[in-house]
Amino acid sequence: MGAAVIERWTAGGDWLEVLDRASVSQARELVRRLGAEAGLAEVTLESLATAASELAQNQLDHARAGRVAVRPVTRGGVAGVEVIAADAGPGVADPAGALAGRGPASGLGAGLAGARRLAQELDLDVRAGEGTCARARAFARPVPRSEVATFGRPFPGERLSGDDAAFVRTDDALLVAVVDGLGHGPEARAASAVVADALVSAPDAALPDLVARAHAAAEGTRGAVIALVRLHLATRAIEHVGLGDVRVLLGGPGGTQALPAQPGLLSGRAHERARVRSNAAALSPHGVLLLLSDGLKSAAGPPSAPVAEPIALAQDLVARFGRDTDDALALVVRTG
Ligand SMILES: [Mn+2]
Repeated sequence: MGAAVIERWTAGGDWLEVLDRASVSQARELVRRLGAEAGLAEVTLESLATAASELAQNQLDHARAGRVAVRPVTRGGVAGVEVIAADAGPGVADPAGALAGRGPASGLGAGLAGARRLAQELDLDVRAGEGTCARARAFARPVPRSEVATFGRPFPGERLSGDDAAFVRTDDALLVAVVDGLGHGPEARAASAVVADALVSAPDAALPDLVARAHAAAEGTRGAVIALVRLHLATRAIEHVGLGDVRVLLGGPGGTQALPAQPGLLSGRAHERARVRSNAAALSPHGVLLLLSDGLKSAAGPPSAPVAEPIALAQDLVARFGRDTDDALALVVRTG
């Protein structure tokens, strides 16, 4: 099994290889067709079609192995369309600047500001040295907004990070995982990648069952520590399991709450199979959920002001609190 993150991003479904201008038009046409089927208003549909061509054109200009998929989705029973653009390029160096329209207008990330403006929701996953994945969505009727942003970089000098993250959405919930493989480098990533895959392999399964599945998947690896969170989008109720040192913080008007983790390691070894406790919590309206690998110093936390751009927060946390002796990854979920 390859640990390359683009393989997870592009698993399943039909993918369009972005090879030339015709591919960009094709991405646009796919959005028009699926958008019409989903009942998107004309202006919404055209905006998402333009977002798709901005993302595809950006891949054509700047990325390696750019791929685009367009899929029907639902949110709370409301039909929508999702455009996914994934590449194995160097990772957008400054996604916050790209969204704000700063930095080299011609560089990788130039299409992100357009996608941000034109889509109703935007998830961004940026891994330094490994690639970028953007997911832009629009719906037939207004839905409560939720967005996921991940920013990760390896131990300085390594090519591959030992930290990994994955998420999967269903109609009413979002399941997110951050996984830290023991040590760093390719062997750490081999552990974190299989564990992350297993943790989001069954979006509706009970969290302890997913942890058991991940424990089995980790057999033969160095092992990994995890945080796994399911956020129910309508109620903002949270279920959480933490094994080892991946911190989960909830930020909101009432301050910061840290969810409790238990000691443990997912390794596939029987004596390390922990009895897993699931914690319950709730995210406040306009609150923010952070999952932070231990490559971020413990001073890292949510800002007191509301978060405008989740990826800007993730990038800022890694830049300001990332240890230069470890991989570092921050995952941010913003609702409302
Ligand atoms: Mn670490």
